[in-house]
Amino acid sequence: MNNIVLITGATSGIGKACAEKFAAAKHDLIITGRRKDRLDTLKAALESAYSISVLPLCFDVQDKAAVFTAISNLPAAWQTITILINNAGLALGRDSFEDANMNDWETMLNTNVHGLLYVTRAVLPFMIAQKKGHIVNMGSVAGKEVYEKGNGYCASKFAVDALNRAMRIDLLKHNIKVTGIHPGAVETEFSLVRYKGDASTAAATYNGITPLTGADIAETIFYCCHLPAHVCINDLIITPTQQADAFYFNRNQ
Ligand code: NDP
Ligand code: 8X3
Repeated sequence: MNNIVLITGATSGIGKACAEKFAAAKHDLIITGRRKDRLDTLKAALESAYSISVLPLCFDVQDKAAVFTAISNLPAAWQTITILINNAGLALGRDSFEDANMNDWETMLNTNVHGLLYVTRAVLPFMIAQKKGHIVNMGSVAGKEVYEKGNGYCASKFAVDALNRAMRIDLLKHNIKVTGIHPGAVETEFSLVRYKGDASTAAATYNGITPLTGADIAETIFYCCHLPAHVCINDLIITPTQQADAFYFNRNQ
């Protein structure tokens, strides 16, 4: 197998859309997430639709030992990963700093930052051995501008932005491309997770706008990953047309 793509957080939203997009282009995939049933269903659907091979790996990216056990012990045929999409992540809560739940802060930082660090370090030896690779890091407009009650989530995505730039410098010598993708409002399970199952508050996030879809972001990532070998897109901010940045929306009344 060649040009294997590893996508974290493929059980939903942007990650699942990436799996569908890359599968349709005949890439073999490693898909990860914590929900095994969804990974198994997606594997079956993609293998049957596109005649590709899909390897599901079920682990929590916060668990360093689990990450390294799953990735470092990949069978040789699955080690030729050339594209890593560091997508798994979440926001929890939307509270003023003094009220924010500290467990939520820890979960966001452990998932969005530590998880990304662990997965990347586990995959890197395979890219270094091949003398090529492309790492796509999922940032956010929340990692470019801080907004009210965004505290812990914004901090985690600012860290992703810093790591994106740091990786590009340090991995230059290994011929590894590093691209940061920073979406605005994408309608996925993101808001339902952020508001802890409160569907009406989650839905209000997208009131009066046509939000981005996971497929919009997958299309952009796919484009970045299929440019000539000498071209690397470093950083992209993508918003719905009705969103200017992290603050300003033009909502239909
Ligand atoms: P979803 O909630 O739909 O998907 C999140 C994915 O991340 C799921 O597949 C989930 O899998 C996985 N995930 C979450 N926590 C963990 C964990 N601890 N270990 C392993 N996997 C985990 O949201 P999106 O698709 O919208 O989010 C994807 C990324 O995009 C995130 O990094 C998010 O911050 C970012 N983003 C989203 C935006 C939006 O508006 N939706 C805008 C900007 C950035 P499972 O639960 O099965 O483990
Ligand atoms: C998700 C976008 O604006 O809700 O990263 O933080 S936002």
